[in-house]
Amino acid sequence: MPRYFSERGNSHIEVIEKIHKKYGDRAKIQIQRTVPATGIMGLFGKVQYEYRGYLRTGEETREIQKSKDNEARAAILAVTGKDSIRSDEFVSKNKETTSLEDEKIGEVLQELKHLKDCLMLSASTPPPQTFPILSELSDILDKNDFEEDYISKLLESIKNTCNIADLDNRGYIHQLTASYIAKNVHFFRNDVDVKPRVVALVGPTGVGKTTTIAKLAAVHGLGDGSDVRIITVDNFRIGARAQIETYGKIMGIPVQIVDNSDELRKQIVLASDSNLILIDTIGKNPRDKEKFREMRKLLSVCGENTEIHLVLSATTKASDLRIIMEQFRLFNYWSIIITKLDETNHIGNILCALISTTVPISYLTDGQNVPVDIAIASPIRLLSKLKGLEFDKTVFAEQHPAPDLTAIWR
Ligand SMILES: Nc1nc2c(ncn2[C@@H]2O[C@H](COP(=O)(O)OP(=O)(O)OP(=O)(O)O)[C@@H](O)[C@H]2O)c(=O)[nH]1
Ligand SMILES: [Mg+2]
Repeated sequence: MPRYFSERGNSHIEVIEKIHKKYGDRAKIQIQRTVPATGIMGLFGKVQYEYRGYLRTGEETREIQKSKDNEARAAILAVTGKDSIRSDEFVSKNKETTSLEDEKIGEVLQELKHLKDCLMLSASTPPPQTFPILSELSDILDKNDFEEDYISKLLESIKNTCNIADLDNRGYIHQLTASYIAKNVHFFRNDVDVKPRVVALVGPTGVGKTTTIAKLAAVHGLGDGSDVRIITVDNFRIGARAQIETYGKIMGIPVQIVDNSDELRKQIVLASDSNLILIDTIGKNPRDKEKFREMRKLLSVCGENTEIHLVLSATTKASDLRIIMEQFRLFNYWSIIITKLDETNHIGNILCALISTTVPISYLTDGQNVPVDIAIASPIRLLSKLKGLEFDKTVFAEQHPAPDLTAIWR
């Protein structure tokens, strides 16, 4: 005498799951019907789904399992094209095959089907046309130390925007690549016209802040009679004080040393009739949060129009540059100065870091000589440092002009 069952639920899935959970493979569904909504006169009630059936005997269930196994075997043979799998190897020795094994077979089948699809796809799709220029570009960018992610993004974009004729035109692709990189970097323009212009440099230790201050002082203060002052908050290291005072003496530019907010405020007031006040700060280890905040507080007395430039060395890895840029965000820096470009042949790292920010670059330095080794950052100056990229510099400079020089170099 078979055992019968009847289950209800709010959806077909719900009832079927219920049945499967309770009776497993033994359940044989015979009738399915919709039960009208209950509630007040059939309103506000939910329709229910009812399934009825009986439970198979053990023998019946085993038969079904066996035929499922045979189906699975046939499917595997069809996918692999082999007929060497013997049915007795494949069919579980354990006659009481559980639904867990059933699931596993299902998973294996899925994987095999996927594999088959992939094989068929690769057999039917002709190999993508390979353009020598793309591997050449990838190589050039890699040698310049661009990050892998950026290289693939750039190549993808070139593939998507260029037709076959373009991809056969080496000069065009080199030019396009230079433009693509330049477009992603921002260049500083200072539209704030204040007197005195107050410029403060912050950054990690030893990146060249003091040397850059001396270069900026010389460029602005020598020759045209512009009135420049240097204030340094680096009063703690004997060598540092001597370094900036020596520069000041050679250039005839007054240097003031301060170590607290009051003194800094006083010196700024005293220099208020000058054109440019350059503030040199101590190199900071960003992990020293306390000192970091102190320096921020100190600089806040210079006023909100103070241009804060973060100084970064071109010899630093892209990942480290990003960390430093993030750590110094506290200073709300307006721009980035890249130093020591002469010490590296690979600027992909610095470009990748600059591409990931909207903060513009203002100056580039490429040597220890004061004042000659400094220039306003411009697309052509930066991109010219890339090795192996052959683009027409005149065309490029026209397409990517330097920022208005008078704004920051006056
Ligand atoms: N090659 C090269 N060396 C540079 C450049 N700029 C600065 N330097 C050198 O880097 C070293 C450190 O320069 P500083 O100007 O003292 O660096 P700083 O950031 O003021 O250092 P701290 O005050 O200690 O944080 C010096 O030997 C500089 O001559 C550059 O553009 N190229
Ligand atoms: Mg210094």
